[in-house]
Amino acid sequence: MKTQVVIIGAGPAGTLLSLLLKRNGIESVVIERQSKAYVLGRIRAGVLESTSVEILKAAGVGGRIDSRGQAHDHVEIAWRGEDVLSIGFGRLTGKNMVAYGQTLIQEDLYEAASNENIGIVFEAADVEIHDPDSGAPFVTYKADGQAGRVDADFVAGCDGQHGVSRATIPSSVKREYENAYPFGWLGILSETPPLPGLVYANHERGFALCSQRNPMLSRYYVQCPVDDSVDDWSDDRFWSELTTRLPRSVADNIVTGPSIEKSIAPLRSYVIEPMQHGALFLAGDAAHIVPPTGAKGLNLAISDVHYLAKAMTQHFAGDTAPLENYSATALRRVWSSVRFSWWLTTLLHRFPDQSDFEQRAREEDLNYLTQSEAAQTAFAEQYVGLDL
Ligand code: FAS
Ligand code: PHB
Repeated sequence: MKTQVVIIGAGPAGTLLSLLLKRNGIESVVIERQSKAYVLGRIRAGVLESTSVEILKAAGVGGRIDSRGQAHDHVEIAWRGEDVLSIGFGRLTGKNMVAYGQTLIQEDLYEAASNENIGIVFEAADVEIHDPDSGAPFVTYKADGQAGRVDADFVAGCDGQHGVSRATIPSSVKREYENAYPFGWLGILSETPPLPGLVYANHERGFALCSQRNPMLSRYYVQCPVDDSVDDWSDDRFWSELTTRLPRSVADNIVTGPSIEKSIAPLRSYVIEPMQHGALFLAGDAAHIVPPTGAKGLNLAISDVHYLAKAMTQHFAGDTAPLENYSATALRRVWSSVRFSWWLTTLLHRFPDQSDFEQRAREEDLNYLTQSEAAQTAFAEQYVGLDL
């Protein structure tokens, strides 16, 4: 096949990129390692920044967000077992966040891609990028027992944290920044009415988070040892641990029930610079990973794709500068969210080797957030995400 952009990965980044390019008359082919059902079955992000909603609507996939998304104008942070601090980011920034699960976003993206006749090759194996720094890059793969090849002007690496694109950038060119956290998040879904808002907790037993997917689908997380497995966690143990880590005034309102999904995600911060090399451009988790604490992973994937689609459109219209500067443009917003996610993770979690001094200083951070509108405004601006 010959196209303008070959996209590796049909998660949110790759599928959204193909749609935004199509909206601007640019053809692409998407190559995905997993089956469509597998991608749709992954339970991941849940909260969108207002800029992400705008970008999804510009791609023509925002229809259900208005009807099924749950707007939030504040978050609550609980600590010391009884203090609850509320930060009204809506009042402080004029922007809300919207709870709308990544699964629904992926469904919307696939439906729009199908309506636009965008070619997505699912269950592709042995995907390889060839000659990324030549004028004629191409990608090879195997699907349905056949060898495939796509020649293109550009390759978009949207293949997540375990993809092949990142490795294509020569080690002499790339700089990698990484921070691993000594704990994971155990997350469950339960078909129970969620709390009305988003509640984060820093407790001596560890972090907890109360979120939602819809009025009858709750999403909860507790910090757990990085080497735990879901088999170590019965539903009873999860609910007991979650409610112990929350103030009574919050825990008493939690409706428990059987989990319909339970998984453990490791936490990691990672950024590769530059996010481009020759004709290869990285977007989303292929270029950066954040701990989910700040609800930034999916939102960063969406803003990367916004910048990349715009720059590619300008390139094909004759203005090559934006595409040459894509990495620098995207990294400004990436590093802002990466730092905020690292800071909020450090503030709210218990580190196995932390000192009493560090915990006491973190509690002072929370006290300062309680007392200072300036501190709350700084938190709010970063939580809702910088302007594009
Ligand atoms: P994705 O990983 O979603 O998609 C990449 C796609 O590329 C996948 O479909 C993969 O199958 C495919 N692929 C990989 N290698 C390939 C190859 N060699 N050839 C072809 N295709 C290949 N973010 C939040 O904001 N909040 C959360 O609560 C949250 N929870 C998460 C939980 C987990 C377990 C994980 C892994 C991530 C979570 N995230 C969360 C982050 C997540 O939402 C990502 O930011 C988001 O999926 C990024 O989208 P993509 O960049 O498209 O990457
Ligand atoms: C989620 O609903 O999955 C979620 C919400 C807020 C976060 C992280 C994850 O900060």
